[in-house]
Amino acid sequence: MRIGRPVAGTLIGSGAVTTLGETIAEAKIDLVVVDGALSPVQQRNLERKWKAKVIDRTGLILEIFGARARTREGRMQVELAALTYQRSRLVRSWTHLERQRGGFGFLGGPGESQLEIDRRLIGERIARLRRDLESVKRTRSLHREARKRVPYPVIALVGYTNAGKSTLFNRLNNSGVMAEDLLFATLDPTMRRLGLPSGKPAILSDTVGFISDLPTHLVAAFRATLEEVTEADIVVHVRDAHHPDSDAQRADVLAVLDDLGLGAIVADGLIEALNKIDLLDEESRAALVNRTQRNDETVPLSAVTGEGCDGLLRAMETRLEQAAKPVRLEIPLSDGKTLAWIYAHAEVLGRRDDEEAAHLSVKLSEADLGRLRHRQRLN
Ligand SMILES: Nc1nc2c(ncn2[C@@H]2O[C@H](COP(=O)(O)OP(=O)(O)OP(=O)(O)O)[C@@H](O)[C@H]2O)c(=O)[nH]1
Ligand SMILES: [Mg+2]
Repeated sequence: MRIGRPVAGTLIGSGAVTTLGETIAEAKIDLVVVDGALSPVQQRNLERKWKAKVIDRTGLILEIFGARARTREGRMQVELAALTYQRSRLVRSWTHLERQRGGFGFLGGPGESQLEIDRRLIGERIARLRRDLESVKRTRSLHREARKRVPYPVIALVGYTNAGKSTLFNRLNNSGVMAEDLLFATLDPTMRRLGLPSGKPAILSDTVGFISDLPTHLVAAFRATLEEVTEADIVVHVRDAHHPDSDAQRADVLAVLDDLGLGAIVADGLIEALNKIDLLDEESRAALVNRTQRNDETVPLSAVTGEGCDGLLRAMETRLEQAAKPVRLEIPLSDGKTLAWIYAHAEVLGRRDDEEAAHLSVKLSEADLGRLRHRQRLN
């Protein structure tokens, strides 16, 4: 439903409030999302009339970010955005009350002082979060190091909301060669173990989607939820090939990735998954498939029908192999576990054993080399 003229107390006209109220009661709806900005008063009035929880656009976005922020920094950024949002609304409703009173020098009514207290508490919490965020940022590199403990290469799916990331995530997990599930329990639901065509394991990570007209005060929080992408070995940009704004969305995504410090990955070329080709007409689909036939960068596919998904898995594998560089390693023969890890993750080009150690010449990606060093430090 679109709103014609906004109404002060409820945003929506009283007729619509009643009609919607009936639907809400009939369908036993618990949560209503208004795609716009509600003042606290409007929100409260609607909640009272509808007997359901009501949130607006920013509120919903903050809920999603809050659920998805994985790192401590991410959670703090989201909380900061939520508090800043709350405070701005308190200020607004407070000045609103002032105006209502018509400037009668009315000192400290009960409602007013409560608002003052809320504002002060929120202000203090914001100040503390800002300070903590600074220190978290300073130690960020340490966190990175710790998170490298994920023993497999990480592949992140990024892209606009509704591009089909989660659908593709599920599809790839079903069609990939499933290796044993050891890590399932410890990974969160947006990360899953993926079997590449060669049988080598990788971790697939689903991310929060990009949104057009993201309120500016939410930008930092959004970026924080994407932090994990900076740890990825490969970034797959999932695009809706059927969307009329597909090109503008692409530019948007690339710009944000660049800002996140992923310029190198962007410049090297992301893998683009051109999704939803099942929705294209025969002609544009054939043209697309033709145009992308001989490159590993662009893979047309449909996450719904599964068409083209094998091609994406192959492109991921190729990309991981390309990232591998030849290195020489010396591993004590007593360390059978590390040797096994190397055989599972690297291409072993040669090996010579002496009494104590195996001298290996292998091809490993930078990221895998980091993981190996980490393992060795733990030993
Ligand atoms: N026809 C068609 N629909 C698809 C395809 N992939 C995804 N969809 C649909 O597109 C919609 C969005 O898919 P999601 O997987 O939730 O998109 P997302 O990128 O995860 O969205 P966010 O999580 O909001 O960022 C759903 O209705 C899917 O069924 C596809 O290949 N073909
Ligand atoms: Mg999704």
